Order: sequence, then C-alpha cells, then structure tokens
Amino acid sequence: MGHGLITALHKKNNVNIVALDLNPLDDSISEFVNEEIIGNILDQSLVEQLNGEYEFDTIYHLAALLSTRAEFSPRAAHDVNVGGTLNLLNLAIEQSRSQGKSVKFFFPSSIAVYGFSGLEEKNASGAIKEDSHRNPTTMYGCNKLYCEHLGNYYAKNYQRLGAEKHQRFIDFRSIRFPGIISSKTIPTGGTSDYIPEMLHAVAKGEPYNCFVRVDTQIPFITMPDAIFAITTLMNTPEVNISRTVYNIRSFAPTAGEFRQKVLEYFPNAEIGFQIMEKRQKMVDSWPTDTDDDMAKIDWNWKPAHNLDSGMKDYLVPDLQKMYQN
Ligand code: AKB
Repeated sequence: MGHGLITALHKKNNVNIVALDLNPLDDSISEFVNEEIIGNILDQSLVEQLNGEYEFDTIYHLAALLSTRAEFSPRAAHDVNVGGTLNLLNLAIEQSRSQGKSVKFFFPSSIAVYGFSGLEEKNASGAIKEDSHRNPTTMYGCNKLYCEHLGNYYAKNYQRLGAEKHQRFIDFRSIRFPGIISSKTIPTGGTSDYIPEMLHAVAKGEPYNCFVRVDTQIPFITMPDAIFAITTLMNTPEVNISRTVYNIRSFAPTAGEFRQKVLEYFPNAEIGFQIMEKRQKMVDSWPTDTDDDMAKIDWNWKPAHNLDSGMKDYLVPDLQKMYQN
C-alpha cells in the first residue's frame, strides 16, 4: 500500500513526501520522496525529531502487523498497531499546535473490526453497515477498532478537561479495508491472503492449496482502487465528511468462485483446498460483505474494478508480465 500511495501522491499533488519505514524504499519509488527515513514508529525520540524537523499537513499511517501475524504475537501487535498509532496521533497534535491549524490523519482500518459468533449469524447478516457487529474476535481487530476510537477522541475530545481552549487539532479519517489484491506484492501475515496467494502462485505456475473452505466469503478490492479511495477521501472537503470511518468494497466472491475465475485465465492451474481451521474461524468471524453507501454519499466513492475487470484489465496482465516474461 505504501508503494502505491507514494506513487499516487507524487503523481497527483506533487507534494513533499517524508517516508518513514523499517526497510529502505524500493528503487522504483525512492525518487518520489523528498526524505527517506529508516526507523521505527515506536522510537519516540525519532518521532520527536521528525516533529522538530518537519511541518506535516497530512500524516498517512500505514504500519501494522496483520491479523494472522498478530495472533502469533498479540503483545507485539498491540505495541505496533496501537502504540505506533498513539505515537503518530501525538505527533499530529504537536504539529497542529506549532502550526496553529488542524493536521489531516489517515488511518487504514479493516473489516476485522467486525465479529460474528459463527457462520449462521454471518450469513444471516449479509452486507453490514459501519455501526453494527463491531465485536472483533482477533487481536488485530481489537487494535483497529480501538485505534478508530482513539482517532475519534484525538479529533473531537482531546484533553477536554485541559485549560487550553478546545480546538480541532486533527482531521482524522479512516477506511475499513476488505481484503486487498495487488499484482505487485503478496501480503504477509494476513488472513485474507488466500486470494492474493492463490493468484500469485498460479501466475508463477505453482500449485496452490487454499487454507479456507470453498464457500468462504469476504469482500475484496484491488490495490489501485484501495489507493484511489485513500486519495479521494483525503482530498474531500471537510464539510462533506459526516463520519470518521467508512466501509469500502468492490467484489465479494467465495473462494470457490475466485478459483473458477482464475481457471478462466490459467486453465492448467492446480488449485486445491487444505483448510487451516483456526484461520478459517477468523475469516468466518468477518462479514460476507460490507455496505459502503456512506462512502458513496459523502465522497462519491466508486471502485474502478469489479472482479471481471480487476482480473482482465489489471491483475492478469501485470502478473503475466511479472512472472511469465
Ligand atoms: C488481514 O487479513 O489481516 C488484512 C485485513 C483483512 O485487514 N488483509
């Protein structure tokens, strides 16, 4: 996501970009940033140094340990997903104070904030709206929901008992992403990874065993549409924004339907199913689909890709170029 967002921001607004990451940026995008800092958002002295050296008008916070990884080390997930967010929200407050204006803050949330007791409740609920079923059953989901609330607090009620006259320090905006499919990168540590993993394995000519059942269903989106949603939301006038967090989605095939779609392009592909029960339970606690009407109403959200065009116009051509040439 960082890769795509830096490219889009560079193209779109020609902004000055300061990038902070644990690892060096890919050569293909390093020329797009003005400053590249290798470091950790948990390093408070580094974050304070950033506060002293730069004036940010927008902070895009993308660092996170995803759902499967977070189940293996819940404490580390809390430190990164919550501690990291808190450090950057405090940075935004300091920036706003020194600049005397509110600072925009983008936070990527997830469908993992939702939670169902089981398949029956999940299938009965269909496409769900933002304010329902917020009962996360994973550490990652708990982290994301808490950070949504933190963002809301920092934006609307920060230090309400303090002597300082309350002012809007932060313009906090968040999107609950479904599974994301990129032609460039395979996600690591997520539980919606079965679809991107399947696609990349098959494009490489490798057999793939899907770790969830054939009837498993959650919503997805292509990476270009995910990036497009972020830039559209962050460029929307504040007056049009009626809430701090929005659902977005493009398509919601079952694992079996997606397999069929892949076989249309790779007829000799070997795609089997080898269920990992514990990961299956995590995906079964997530919605079959989400309702993104609020995003459509407030900021004219409309994905460019559905499943067919996502495969035909983006994923398959890119993957064939990447793995078959
Ligand atoms: C994950 O699987 O952890 C993420 C997500 C759905 O937020 N891709």
